[in-house]
Amino acid sequence: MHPPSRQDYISISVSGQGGGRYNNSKQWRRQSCWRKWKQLSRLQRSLILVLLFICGVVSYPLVTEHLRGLSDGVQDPNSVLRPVSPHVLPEPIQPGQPPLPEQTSQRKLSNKRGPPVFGNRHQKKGNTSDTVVENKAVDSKKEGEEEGVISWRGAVIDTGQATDGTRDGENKENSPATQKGTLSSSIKSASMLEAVQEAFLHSWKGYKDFAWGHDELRPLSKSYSEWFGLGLTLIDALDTMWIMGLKTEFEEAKAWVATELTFNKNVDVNLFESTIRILGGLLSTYHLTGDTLFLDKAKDIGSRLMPAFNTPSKIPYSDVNIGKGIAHPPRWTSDSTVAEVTSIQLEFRELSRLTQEPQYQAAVAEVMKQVHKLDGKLDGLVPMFINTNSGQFTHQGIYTLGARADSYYEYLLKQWIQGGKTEDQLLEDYVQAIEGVKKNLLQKSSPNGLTFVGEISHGQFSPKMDHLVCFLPGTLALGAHNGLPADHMDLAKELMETCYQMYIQMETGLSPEIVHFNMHQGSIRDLDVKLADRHNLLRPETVESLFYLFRFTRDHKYREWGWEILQNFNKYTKVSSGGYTSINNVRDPDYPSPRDKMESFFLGETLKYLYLLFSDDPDLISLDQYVFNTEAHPLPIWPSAA
Ligand code: DMJ
Repeated sequence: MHPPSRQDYISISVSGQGGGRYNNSKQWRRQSCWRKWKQLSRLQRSLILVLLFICGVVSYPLVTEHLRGLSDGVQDPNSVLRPVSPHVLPEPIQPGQPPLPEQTSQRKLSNKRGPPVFGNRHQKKGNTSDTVVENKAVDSKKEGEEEGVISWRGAVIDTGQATDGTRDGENKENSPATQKGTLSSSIKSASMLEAVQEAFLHSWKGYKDFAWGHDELRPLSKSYSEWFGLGLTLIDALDTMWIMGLKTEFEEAKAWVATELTFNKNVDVNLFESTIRILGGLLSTYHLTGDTLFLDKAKDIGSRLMPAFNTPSKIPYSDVNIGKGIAHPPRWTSDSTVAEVTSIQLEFRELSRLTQEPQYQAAVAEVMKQVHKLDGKLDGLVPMFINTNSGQFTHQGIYTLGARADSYYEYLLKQWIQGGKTEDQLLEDYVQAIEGVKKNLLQKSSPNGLTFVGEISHGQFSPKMDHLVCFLPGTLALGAHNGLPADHMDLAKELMETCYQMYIQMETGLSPEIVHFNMHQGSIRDLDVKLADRHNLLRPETVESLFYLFRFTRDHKYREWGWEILQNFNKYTKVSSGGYTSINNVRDPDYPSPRDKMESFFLGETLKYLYLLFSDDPDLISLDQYVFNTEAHPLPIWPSAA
């Protein structure tokens, strides 16, 4: 015998006479009110209606505020495993200023609801959620405020004001238009944040169970792989955990950093990869937490990487043995990759600022100075290789925004922003490069006219676009937000659409590594994927750009796109025992062919950008206070020299 359930008791019927009486008396009251209303004069009725209307208008904000408060406070004891509550971030710490104590205050967002239902992946543009009203209102804002405008080579650049006339998330958040639907969109936001947290915790479980302290999880074989042997995933994920408010996990990882992480190891590391992931990750975690453990570790790895700059040209070698203090190029060449030597600047500049030791900044500034002066560019576009002996570009003739050149462009803009928009040369090189992209690399596909960024190979245009290029919409939008021409934002939006199409046109809804666009009239589809390019490594670039586009436009379609992508990662790359895996074939939903590797940037970047995309809080890593390095580690924008 099972004990009586709740259902057994509730099945007793209470309807009948009583219920009928209640209904009758309600009906009677309604009729009597109506009679009285009809007896009033027309003037009396109009006055009452006007009074009711005024009461309604006055009480609306109070009621919605009350409802929002209720929603924030309610907790479903069965559903909330972890607080979905990002920490309140301290202000960036200035040199000489003592670190702030660890922030513990948390904001409750909401109780758990079912995941929001967005359109399926074949849903067409324009079919958006109930937040459409606020999107239109934001889009209609006028661009190009006049204050503080400077002119550079014909471009109108406003160094103090966003192209859209606002600071990051400011005004728009509080405008009457965006207040509409705030309640429902914040509920969606809470559910989406929780879904990203779950993805993170699932990844973390795999890493903890099978790869703790190692570089990367191999989720299928329940093992790990080493690249540098420095706990890469753990370090890359530190600030993500902090941002997501995962305190327990963060503390475990911090304990490992304190007791296990040592750089005194006879190991070769790649200068670029260890700078963006390890140095960048430690510096940002120091800024977010104020804990000097991370600054000390950052100084240690930063100083151990410095031998890389001891080359005849001062263009750094690609590899350093951090235990022996000896740097060298790869075995087969004395070349370095252009993107690698020009995408370590944010981190070393910040290290100099924090330590007040100028050698780090001097070394990376010298690289920028030389690259700025070099011949061999095509309208500001750089080749892919540079020689560490001669300091000249080599293997010239290929110009791409993809692999080996991508973050050169990103770091031109971001260094300018980091330094308080004072270093004109960086800005000039960036704006010129974007003009070079427009002139040489931009084309439209057929039949649907998607704007894409191709490549130039020895004078020939190639309609090939790496997924890596999808960082560009976000970078263009960041530039526009910082006063660069409004057409940068237009281009950002067009390219964002293209990057989204690279996902939804695949059978798994996940982008391949590389696509080729069709340009000839009569094409049946816009893009093709070669057999060798069908893999997906859980890369972040598209969701990174979605984050920027959403922050600056508040257009909820970007969130919906990010949500679809997260669903597809869950569907095709999630491994049940823990972790997510790269896959070989985004075109086969029945067998995407898992690769058995979870890259550290999945936790460092992809999930972090998704979390920030879904957060309603524009101050959660404000883009007016922080600049993200190319591994998604936020570093403070320096206070401008007054
Ligand atoms: C990351 O290490 C960085 O984003 C880098 O700039 C490019 N490659 C990966 C992610 O795709």
